[in-house]
Amino acid sequence: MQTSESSISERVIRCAAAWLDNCLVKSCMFKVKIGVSMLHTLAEPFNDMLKQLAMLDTEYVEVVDDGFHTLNNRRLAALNEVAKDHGFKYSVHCPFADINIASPSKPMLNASIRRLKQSMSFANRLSAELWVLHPGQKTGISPFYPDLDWRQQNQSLRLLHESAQTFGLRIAVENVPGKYGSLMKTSDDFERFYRETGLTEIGIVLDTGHANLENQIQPFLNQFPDRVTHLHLSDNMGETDEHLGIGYGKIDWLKLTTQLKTMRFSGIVMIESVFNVSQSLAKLRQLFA
Ligand SMILES: [Mn+2]
Repeated sequence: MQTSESSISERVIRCAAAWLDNCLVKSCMFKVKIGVSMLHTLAEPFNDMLKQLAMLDTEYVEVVDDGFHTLNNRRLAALNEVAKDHGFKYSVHCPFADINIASPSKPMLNASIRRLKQSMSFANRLSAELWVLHPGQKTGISPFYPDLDWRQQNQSLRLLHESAQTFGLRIAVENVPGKYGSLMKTSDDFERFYRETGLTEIGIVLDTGHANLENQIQPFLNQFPDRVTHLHLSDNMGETDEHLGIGYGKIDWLKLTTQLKTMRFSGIVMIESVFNVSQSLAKLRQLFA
């Protein structure tokens, strides 16, 4: 009797120990993927960006296909060369100057779609892990045609999703605040988008700076813990999209990083500040340690 009791308790202890071991191994194995967006160098010529990129102490890099860094064949070759030498993995941020996937003007819409498809093919040639897309925007004539821009946006996203599939490219839409005319600013907007289109393969890029302007960091993480596939991290004071470094604004970074650790967030945490990039990287590594 005594033997069997002690063997039961021994078994319980052994099970508990194994479970604890497993937890420890898992938590040790969890390592968040921190990357850096080259947005902070967008004012500089492409070749200067390339030099700074080569010096980055990270594996994940987001390139912005716009402005001085607009991609072309020669630049793709240069980026692939740097990636080979340094082991970088790219994501590509779509062009966003004058691009509107919700435009009610057919010639303008077609130009946007053409440019975005070109950007996707560039992303594909960089073997990009992800192509980041901005939502549609309201225009000066939006008030006359309620919901037309929303419907056009969804139609464009369906089209872009089809193109992405032919490339085998993953795409995700970023939350952009309403004050910049965006149609997808809150988690409820994304909920509506998924409900109406069923396009659940399109992920969410949670931009913390943008979300902070709408008090939306928590709603996105609570509502879409599995669909947020990528993060853009920058800070602000809650009024404008300042792209401050991590810890230089009002976002509660301890809370956010703790939450991401608990969630075992497997996407890329991309620093998208324009200021204090190296400090932001150090700060994040400390918070995720
Ligand atoms: Mn962003």
